[in-house]
Amino acid sequence: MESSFDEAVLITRPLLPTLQDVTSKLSEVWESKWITNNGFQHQRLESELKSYLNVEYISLFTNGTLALLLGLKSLDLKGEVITTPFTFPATVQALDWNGLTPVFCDIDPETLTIDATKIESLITEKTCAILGVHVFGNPCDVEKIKTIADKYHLKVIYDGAHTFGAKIDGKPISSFGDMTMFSFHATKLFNTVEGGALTFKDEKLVEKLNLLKNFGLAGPEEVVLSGLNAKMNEIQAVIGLEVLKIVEQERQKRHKIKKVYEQNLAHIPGIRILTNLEKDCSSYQYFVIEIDELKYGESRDWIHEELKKYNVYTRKYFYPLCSDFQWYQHLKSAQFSNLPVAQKSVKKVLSMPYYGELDLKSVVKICRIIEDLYISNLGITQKNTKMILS
Ligand code: T4K
Repeated sequence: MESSFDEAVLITRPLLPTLQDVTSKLSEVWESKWITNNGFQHQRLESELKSYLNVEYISLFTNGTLALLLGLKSLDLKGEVITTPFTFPATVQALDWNGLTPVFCDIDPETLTIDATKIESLITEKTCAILGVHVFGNPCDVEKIKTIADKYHLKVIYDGAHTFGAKIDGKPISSFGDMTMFSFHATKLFNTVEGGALTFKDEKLVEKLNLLKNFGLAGPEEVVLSGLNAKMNEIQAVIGLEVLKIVEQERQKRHKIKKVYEQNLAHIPGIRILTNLEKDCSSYQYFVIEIDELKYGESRDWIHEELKKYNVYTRKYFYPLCSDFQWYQHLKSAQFSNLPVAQKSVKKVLSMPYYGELDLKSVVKICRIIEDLYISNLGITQKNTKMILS
């Protein structure tokens, strides 16, 4: 049996540039005495991200949640928005804060994204938009969603919190839908400590979003709409500029880790890998598995607890389902029987430790622990498989 890790293995660690690189950039900010409100670093980051992500328009925000909240606001939406129950609370909370009603649609069992084949039956005269989430970096069925949206004249917004830099068939993921939100939280592939962005195609939204994130101020003495304070500051932007320089390196490290996980989990009965995408298609944001209790012999919750005994801390993203939040219990779409796939998947999915600094031997060891646990459940004492480190 494997021994426990000496130090806790967490689900992720932030991608950090060297302190020296950050401090030398920070001295520019100090000298400028301009530390927020669309400063020089903010403008630089905006322009670098625009070309990195290959987008027409981009707007930076304090965090991804405020980006989504104000992005929805900028589209003047009213009524119902069809969305997924399998996401981080921020997705649906952005709807709540806009006075929009979520209509929960079941998910696809393979990708865990909104099941596009079930959207049309949920459309009513109150439906104004579809809010899809590219969960764990798995893209939604963007083509089918576009067909439905065009037919019913609906807006399409994507929560792309997990998809920094990802592409679909060679096209930037943000080229689908009216708007995409990216999160730059510390736990994301690309981070600005806290931070986020909206990408979009409608030029008119540039000015509107600038107003919405800055109290609706059109000038020192002119307030033209009810906004918020959601600006990214200069320190966040400096971190972003430095992290951007090392993000490709991080993606490559994560690619190797993914391969080692895949090779060493493949033969364990009941374990399925949900984050299969490769190269440009993948943001390498999460490495997620699904546990089939019947085949593995124990449940996802059991593995999650057992791994803690080895000092390995996985996460049950996204448990509980958003549709199970107490304040949605009056909604028909939130009822258990309307979301059979989501209700099943949410009990089976486990996010594994995944970040560039995680060494490959540790990845092998985590896989061995999962295999040992399986074997000990079967009562088998001898492993008949060889672990692969490549
Ligand atoms: N939409 C989706 C689909 C999202 O997943 C998210 C955020 C959003 C919208 C909203 O975007 P933001 O407003 O956050 O930009 C984390 C993140 O806080 C959250 O950004 C993320 N999704 C979510 C999936 O994960 P927690 O509550 O799990 O974070 P926490 O504090 O437990 O951190 C997870 C692990 O990361 C820790 O075990 C250790 C490590 N960690 C974390 C931090 C903050 C570090 O090593 N260093 C750190 O500084 O939510």
